[in-house]
Formats: sequence, C-alpha cells, structure tokens
Amino acid sequence: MMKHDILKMQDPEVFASITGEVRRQTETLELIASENFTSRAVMEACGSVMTNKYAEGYPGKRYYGGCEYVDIAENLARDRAKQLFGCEYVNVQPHSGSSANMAVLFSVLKPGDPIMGLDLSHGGHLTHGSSVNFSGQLFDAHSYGVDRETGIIDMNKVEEMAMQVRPKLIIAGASAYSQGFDLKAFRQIADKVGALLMADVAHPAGLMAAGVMPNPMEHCHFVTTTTHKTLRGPRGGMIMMGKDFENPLGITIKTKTGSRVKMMSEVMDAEVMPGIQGGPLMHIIAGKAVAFGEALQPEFKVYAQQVKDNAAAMAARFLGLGYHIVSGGTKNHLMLLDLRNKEVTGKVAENLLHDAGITVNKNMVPFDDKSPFVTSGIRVGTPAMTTRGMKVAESEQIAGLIDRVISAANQPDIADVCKQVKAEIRELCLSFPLDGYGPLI
Ligand code: DSN
Repeated sequence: MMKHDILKMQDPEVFASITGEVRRQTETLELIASENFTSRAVMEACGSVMTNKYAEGYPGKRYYGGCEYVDIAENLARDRAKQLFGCEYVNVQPHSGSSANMAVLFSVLKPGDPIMGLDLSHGGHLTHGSSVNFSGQLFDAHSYGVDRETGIIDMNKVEEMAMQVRPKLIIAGASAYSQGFDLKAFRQIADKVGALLMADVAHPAGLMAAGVMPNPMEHCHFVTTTTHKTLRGPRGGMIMMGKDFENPLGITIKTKTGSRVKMMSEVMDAEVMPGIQGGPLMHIIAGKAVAFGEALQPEFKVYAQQVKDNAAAMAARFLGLGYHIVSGGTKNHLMLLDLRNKEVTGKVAENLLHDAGITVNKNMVPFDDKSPFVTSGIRVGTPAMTTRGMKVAESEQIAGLIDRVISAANQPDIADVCKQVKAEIRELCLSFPLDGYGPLI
C-alpha cells in the first residue's frame, strides 16, 4: 500500500504536497501529450533502495564495488529495450531525453558543426537546435519547418536546406507534431549530403514499441527517446542504435597489436559516462526495466492502439465543432489546436481548462504571431486518459467538454461553465480510477 506512513509523520509538509498531487491526478483530467501514469510496479522500483547505489560505469565494468544487483536491473532494462525496438545497442543511463540528445550530438559533432532540426515553434524540441539551448549555441543550427498551408513538413524544402547547409547531423522528431516522420526520405537526404540521421522519438516511442507506428531503427543511425511519455515508464531517457558501426570521427582505441577505430557503441557509452553524466540513477533504471517488461506484454499493444484511436476520435469531434487542427488531423497520440478562429489565446484556454479540471498546455502554432508565453494554440494528448481506461466515447465527450469551456471563454458566465464542467470531469475521472492511488486519499 502507498500510505507513505513514515513520510507523513516525519515531514507533513512534503507529504501534503504529495497528497495534493495524488488528488489532482485522481480527480482531474490529464491531457498533456507528454505525460502518463506509470504502473504501481514501476513506482515501487523507482522508490526502492536502488536510489542508494553509486554505479558509475556499465554492467560488469563499474568504478564501484557492490554493483552485482544493480547490474541485474540494468541488464534487464537493456535486454528488454533491445527486444522492444529490435536494436543492437541501447544505453538506458541518460537522465532525460535532453541528456540522450546531448550525448548523441557530442559523440559525433565538433563545436560549430552544422546540424538541422525541426523549428521549435513548428513543433520541434529545444535540443534540436534552439538558440536558447546547447544544441543551438554550440552548433551551427538550421531549422526546417512545416508548410504554411498544410502544416506538414515539406520534404522538398528539407532536401533543399540540406543541400545548402550540408549538415553533419539531421534530427527528425518533434514535441508537437501530429503526423509521422518519413524517416526513409530523411535517410535518403542524409545519405545524399553525408549527414548522420537521428530520430528523437520521445513522443511516439510507446506507439512504435507496440508496432502501431513504424519502427524507426532501420532508417536511422541513432534513435533517442524519453521513457515516460507513450512508453509509460519512469521519467528518463535512452539512446538506441539499430546497428552498431565504426564511429565517424575516427576515434581510435589501443589494442594489444596496435589500434583500431572505436565502434560507435563504445564512443556512445563513454559519451554518456563520463562524457556528460556521472552516476546513473539505478532506481530509475530498475523502473525502466519494469516498464519495458510491461511494454512487451500483448496488453500494451492494445493500449497503444487505443491511444491512437482515442486521439483520432477526439480530433474528428474537434473538426466537427469547427476547430482548426494543425496538419489537419492526427496520426499519433496528440493534436495541436489552433485557436485563432475561436478568439481565445492558448494561455487563456489553458487557464480556463485548468479551472474546469482539464490539464493541457498552451503551445505555439506554426507561424504564430503570439509569444511562447501567450501562444495561439493548445496541445492535447491521449496517453494518460487512455491509461485510465477511457475509450472513444469518452474521447468524444471530452472534446465536447473542452469546447463548452472554450466557446464560453468570452461570455459573462464563464466561471459557472468552468464549475459545471469541472464537476462532470471529476465524475468521469472517478469512474476511471487510477490503479494504486486510492490509499493516499
Ligand atoms: N517537455 C516535453 C513535452 O512536453 O513534449 C518535451 O521534452
């Protein structure tokens, strides 16, 4: 049972904050596309004694003694991830998706090298070349975008930019893009200009692992991900390679008979630790192993398909209600609503929906005229609500409830509307309880 009895006695203030968060997660609707609810087993592993252990290095090659049990957990995490994604190499130590991306960039680039990634304001990620992030500050970053009319990445423009920029690395991946990436086409462009291709699949990783979206491995040199979004594991990152290869910078290693070029797996392991990190979070790695074990079960495929079906149903309902969805719809777990025709900003919509018990995030839309603190859109995702067991009928109902709030945004009775919707959302959430959260309330 998760009663946190000792914490309650020792530190009532922290306990109260956790209790509040449990109530929030239990009684309100989580639609942030990058969030999910891990299983009780994942949380038990993450809350275990493995948090006490230093284990710099890798299984069988640690800088500290006493690693025989954490080695078991890390080997399980690595083996299960390899099985899930069908890859030859995996590193489960990155503390986050950003760390995973940093390790890849540092392992194959020199400062100032040209890179390409999707523009942050078109759905990309900070680590794909944003000027406020290391990726845009240390490297010569160029951003491709989506077409103004279709909201879809124009591969001809990507190729044109690649021919001009001659990047050393192309990054394919997004935080707010509801279409798939044509990784075969990206790889053709990368090969044409002599670039490496990295897919950051942090968002759709769970859908890919379950086989309801195409596996990225065959087309990419590197695949990075977080483990806590659609993959439904603990908060963290991971790096994978479908096939190992000699590192392109030509870094060598001494052998008994001379020297040889290091394999990319060797370079990557060294880049993660000691390159950018020290001791791995072994409790989180144990949680990753548990989550990957869950994702290998047939039920996870059913879950992943439902995430997509729910997103499709929600998008169809929004379109029917006159909403504009960037790119016209969704092929994954999320959608980006452009609210400009609804005369409400993303910021206002986020706040009103919060008052109505619905959590979303404001989000820039492509070619947005508002700042990132205001924005013209909201991002809506189905991974967390699907974990509660909600299906297509609830997805349609939720789109209707969101519309009730947004349609009343400029009306004098908006506070009453939010109150009524909040009561309906609470009832809906309580009829789809979160397994394992009860005892704290
Ligand atoms: N912050 C994540 C998201 O919400 O998509 C990306 O890292």
